[in-house]
Amino acid sequence: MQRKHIFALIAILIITTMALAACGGSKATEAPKPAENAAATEAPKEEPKPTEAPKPTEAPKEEEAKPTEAPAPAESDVKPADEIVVYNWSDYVAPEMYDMFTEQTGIKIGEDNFSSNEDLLAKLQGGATGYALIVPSDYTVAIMIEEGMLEELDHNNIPNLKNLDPEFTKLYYDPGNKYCVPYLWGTTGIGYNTELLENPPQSWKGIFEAKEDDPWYGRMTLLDDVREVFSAALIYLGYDNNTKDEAQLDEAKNLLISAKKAMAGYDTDNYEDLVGAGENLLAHGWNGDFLQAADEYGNIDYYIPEEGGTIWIDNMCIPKGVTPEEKLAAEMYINFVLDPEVGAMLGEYNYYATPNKAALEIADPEYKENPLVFPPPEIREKLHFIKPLGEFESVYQRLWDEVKSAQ
Ligand code: N2P
Repeated sequence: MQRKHIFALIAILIITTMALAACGGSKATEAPKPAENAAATEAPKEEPKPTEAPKPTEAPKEEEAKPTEAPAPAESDVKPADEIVVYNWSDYVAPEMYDMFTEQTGIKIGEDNFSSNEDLLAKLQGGATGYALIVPSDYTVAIMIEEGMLEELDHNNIPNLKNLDPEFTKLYYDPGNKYCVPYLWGTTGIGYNTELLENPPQSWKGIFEAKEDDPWYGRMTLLDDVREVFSAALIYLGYDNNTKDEAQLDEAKNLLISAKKAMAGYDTDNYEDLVGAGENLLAHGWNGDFLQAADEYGNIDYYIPEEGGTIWIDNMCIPKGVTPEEKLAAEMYINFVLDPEVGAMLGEYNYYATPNKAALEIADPEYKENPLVFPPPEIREKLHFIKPLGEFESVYQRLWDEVKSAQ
């Protein structure tokens, strides 16, 4: 009995120490190892204003550095919120992740979903609150930073930033990961039902100029996503997928309008299930969604059409307006996602590519070597990022409205 008590006591001590470390005790243990924070402290050096860079990591000077936030308690007094809500794409976490985080930290996670960057942006611009973490793609991060919609991250609370592949610390839209941390990246192409369709169209021509006797005529969908759909049409037409040339855009719009009769609809939420279930034969969509559905239905394959497709990086960011407690809890969650085991579990489950180098090192070879998750160079060179277009974004939106409302 005595021995049991001693063991129980030791176990409690170990668990308490681990829990403290997870709850920001990590700050104390990280401090003597500045090298570990290399990604966080080195990357900002590349920015044009080196004097500004150290601010986010110098916690003790924070009260002086942020006069507008004077009433906020000193960072060390802040306790994480009991619960936060993540505003995320659907099917974008491994099922056990939120529970694991709650077990480790006591913080509960709720999730709400959006279907496109434009939905996310409109919702936040419309004043939605209550989300402590959002997951916008690259070009939308650029827009949100520009519009002052994001909190700066406190890198002291995210020691696992050191696990990021250095490539992902130098991104054009957020060098030094001042505002966001890359979550997963992927591609947009075509998924199809391998049982019902032997030869899917290799060119976008088969999609945008489908003939009535093509088996997929009327049994395919396009994403309900302005920039993705215009990118696909522009890439097919041989134009820059971020063009500001209105004649080219008009041509793309007309192509999309004439293609409508061959579409079962625009869908961002269920398209992969409709293909798996055989209701549709193919769909425009995201690689990981199709590959997850392939696990479920066993009859889906994915490819990038010969003219090319898009590539994107989604990111974890904290919207302005959160409480200090929610911000700390969200930073702890970001740190959790950056854990190598968690990162590997996430990518292996949902078939999107992890930007976490330490996760990749321990990940299953089947995942790391899957060319549909990590495209080889000959495919990679055909993939294009969607870029932020500033004011011009509204032109795409107007043309998209015309496409959507055309008969
Ligand atoms: C996951 C959606 C992928 C995000 N269901 C596309 N940026």
